Amino acid sequence: MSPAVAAFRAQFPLLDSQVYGKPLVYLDNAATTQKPQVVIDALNHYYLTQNSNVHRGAHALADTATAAFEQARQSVADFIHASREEIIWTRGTTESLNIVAQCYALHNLQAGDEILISTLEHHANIVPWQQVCKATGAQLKVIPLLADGSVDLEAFQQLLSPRTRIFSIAHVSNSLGTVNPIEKMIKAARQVGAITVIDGAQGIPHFDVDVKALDCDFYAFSAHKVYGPTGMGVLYGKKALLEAMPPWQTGGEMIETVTFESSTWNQLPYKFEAGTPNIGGAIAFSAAIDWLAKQDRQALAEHEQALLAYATEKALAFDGLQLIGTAANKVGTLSFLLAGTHPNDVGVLLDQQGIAVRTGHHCTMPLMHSLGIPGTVRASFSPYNTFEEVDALFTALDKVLTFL
Ligand code: C6P
Repeated sequence: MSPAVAAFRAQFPLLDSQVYGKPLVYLDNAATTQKPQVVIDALNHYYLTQNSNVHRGAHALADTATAAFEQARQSVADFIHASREEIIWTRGTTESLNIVAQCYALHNLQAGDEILISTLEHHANIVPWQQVCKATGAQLKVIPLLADGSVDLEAFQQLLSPRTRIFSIAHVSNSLGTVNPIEKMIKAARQVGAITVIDGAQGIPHFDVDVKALDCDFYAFSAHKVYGPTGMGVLYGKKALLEAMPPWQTGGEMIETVTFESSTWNQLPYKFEAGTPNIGGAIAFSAAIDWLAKQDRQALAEHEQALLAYATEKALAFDGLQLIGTAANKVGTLSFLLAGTHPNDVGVLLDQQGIAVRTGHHCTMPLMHSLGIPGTVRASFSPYNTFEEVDALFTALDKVLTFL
């Protein structure tokens, strides 16, 4: 292990643990990443020294909590090059995408309009649009994939038309690891006048994202996939669009005035944040972001790519292993099948050897359908993983075959 990788890895206490008396080999990072000490400390520090409600207190502790909470928003805004009123706190990517569907699409689409997504989308970027289509009469169109698991860009161009009112796509596929050429696709979608939505759940952990340079209308992501806490996420939206949208939920915090007859809405971003927010979560998330920004992300990305190349080479040499997703541009995600075995059985037997992977459809059932498979075994790497852990995966797979 290089000193840089060792130093990065050393910050994650849970990686040192054991399962079933064996060292944990954590290869389920696309589901959620482990948390560095600095994030755990930030959460503790908040509850130990700052806990209070925000925006409504007339006391010192409430002021401290409010300042930390709003500073967290600024950190996230800076991280993706947005302004602070364009950062809406949510529970995660799923809620962020639902807000766009319910508060934008539902009010702006009608019969004859089209929503364009791709075959590799997570359910969170399919079902909210299906609901919009049901309610408005709009149609859901789906871009097919090429054999390597990349999006068919010719088909994309053909599917785009002035009827395309919304184009929504994953930055990175959670099941295959494919990195979509979103810059190019956003540009093309904007040319036909579509609103562009990026599901960034798997993009943010791997790339520096600049929403202004991308020029997307919305970018959704979760804290827990980028070393932050669960139950916390962000919807970035262009200010003019957010201003024009009705609120998501209603209640306290999101209002300006209330009478028994009617109410008026608070300014951005609070219009979309009804009720007491996840204050500790936001603060711990910004600790994750601030910490990540100080890491050598280039070196970490290179290490993850080296892990992927090493694992791919081993996979190609492994008898009976079929790689699912071989696009040229991928993050460190290795999805595969073993001949004559079910992915779930493989997962159970890997778990018994201390190897944590995800198996099944990965919340991408239509993708699995299109590939004609029940699911895959998915090993997803973070830069804290090591070559020794890749070796451990393949040694464990050898053993799995002796059981099945
Ligand atoms: N994918 C996985 O194991 P939430 O659950 O709201 O934080 O994120 C949903 C989501 C949306 N889009 C993509 C591309 C995702 O990968 C995910 C979460 C996890 O692949 C859990 S299903």
